[in-house]
Amino acid sequence: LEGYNVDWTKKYKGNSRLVLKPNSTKKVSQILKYCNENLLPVVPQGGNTGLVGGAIPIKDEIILSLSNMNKILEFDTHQSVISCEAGCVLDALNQHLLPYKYEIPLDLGSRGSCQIGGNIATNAGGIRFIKFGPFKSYVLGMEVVLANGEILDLRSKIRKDNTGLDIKQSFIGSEGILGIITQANILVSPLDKFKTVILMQCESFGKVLEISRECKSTPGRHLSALEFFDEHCYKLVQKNLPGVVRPFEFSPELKNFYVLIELCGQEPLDGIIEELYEKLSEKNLTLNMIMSENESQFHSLWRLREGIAEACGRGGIVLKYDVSLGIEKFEDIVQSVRKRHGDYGYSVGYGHIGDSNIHINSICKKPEYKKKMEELLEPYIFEYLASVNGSISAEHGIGSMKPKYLHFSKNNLAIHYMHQLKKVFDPNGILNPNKVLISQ
Ligand code: FAD
Ligand code: 2HG
Ligand code: ZN
Repeated sequence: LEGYNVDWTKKYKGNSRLVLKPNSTKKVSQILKYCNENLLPVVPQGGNTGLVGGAIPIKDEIILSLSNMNKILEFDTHQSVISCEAGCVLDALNQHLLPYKYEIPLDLGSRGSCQIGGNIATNAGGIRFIKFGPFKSYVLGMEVVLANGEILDLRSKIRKDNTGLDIKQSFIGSEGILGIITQANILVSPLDKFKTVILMQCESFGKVLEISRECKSTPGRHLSALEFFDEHCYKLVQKNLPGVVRPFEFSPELKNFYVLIELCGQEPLDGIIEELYEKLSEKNLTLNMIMSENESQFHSLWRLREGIAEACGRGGIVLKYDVSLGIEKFEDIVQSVRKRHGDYGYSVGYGHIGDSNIHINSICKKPEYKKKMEELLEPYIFEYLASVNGSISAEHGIGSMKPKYLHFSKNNLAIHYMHQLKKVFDPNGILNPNKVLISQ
């Protein structure tokens, strides 16, 4: 059972002795009815790529894996809606949509393993958020099994539907604490014909901010990703991931920064790229720039950004802080974190700068420093975020990592009503106990 009891980062470990893998909604319903009557706690698990311990038992809860619920049910070409079971892997859905020239309006590094049910349950963000906006706006319908086994059918396929309270929204981002998502109807987007990645190296974070402003003002909605990483990330990727490209050399003090943008469109992008190059060069914003000329270069440049989480993991035990705040404060928060933990570890900063979302990965220099690092950084980072009206979780969720810090981003009344909602759907508290909210 190890693969089910341990998460991707190996930070969270459960002790479950039972994994159930139903292959139908009816079976999920029967399982939950039984567990509810016998007060047996259940942890829903999708692709197990979550990064806050949400899909891993805290003790010996039963794991309910959705992996065997992976049927694609229909692609409605009139409505551009794909209907599928919750255990479908994101990549598999895109493969299915490829001949129709459509894609799911969500993309993230875990695309080969994460499941659509997990994506909905975490309201995942990802690298194309800047183009598509929140994933929740594409989830048109779903089927959910409630804790008592009731099957709640909310499988609408229509986009405009103002009929009373939109209960479906409560389950998006609910991290398995309100119900088990068994089916989904997702509005899909036409595939772009042309795509290019541009990687830029620049000498200060101030320049990153200016580049970000210029890129965001690219006319015509062609910007499909706006990412950044510091030179510590770049070095770590070079060191820990064999075979990655090295388009630029490091600076001796590791003081450079990198911006990666992706442009897309139905027409060739030459004019737009030329205009952007001119703007950036005129203002002297970059030290170096490189653009992908073919698909293989496109993927190798993306690998430099998408490989950072993996490269950090190979560097030691990692504490992950997925947070949101004004981008002008990105440099300061990373410096403050570095100062705070001193020699116990080292920290890197990267992420979705286009969406004001930074990932700070703090790597412990020795495994035995983990506790000390955690004590130094938590709640320190969350206090910092509260003081600048940021969010303690931008896209990964609360899971088992952050329930006790939720109050740094939500007031007491809001948390009170979260508990009330939990009681409505799961009065016995059997679903994912002590995730998101501390059980009362
Ligand atoms: P799991 O990890 O299995 O579960 C996540 C949570 O959802 C748990 O609380 C679980 O109980 C619940 N859950 C799962 N399935 C269901 C269901 N059917 N019904 C009810 N609850 C359910 N996240 C981002 O937002 N943006 C990124 O860019 C991003 N990049 C990543 C890159 C890598 C390399 C990795 C490893 C992770 C990344 N993630 C990212 C995090 C993760 O992939 C997402 O949170 C993803 O949506 C989780 O899907 P999953 O199927 O793996 O869910
Ligand atoms: C990413 O954007 C993911 O690469 C993972 O959200 C971030 O591991 C992390 O901290
Ligand atoms: Zn991310």
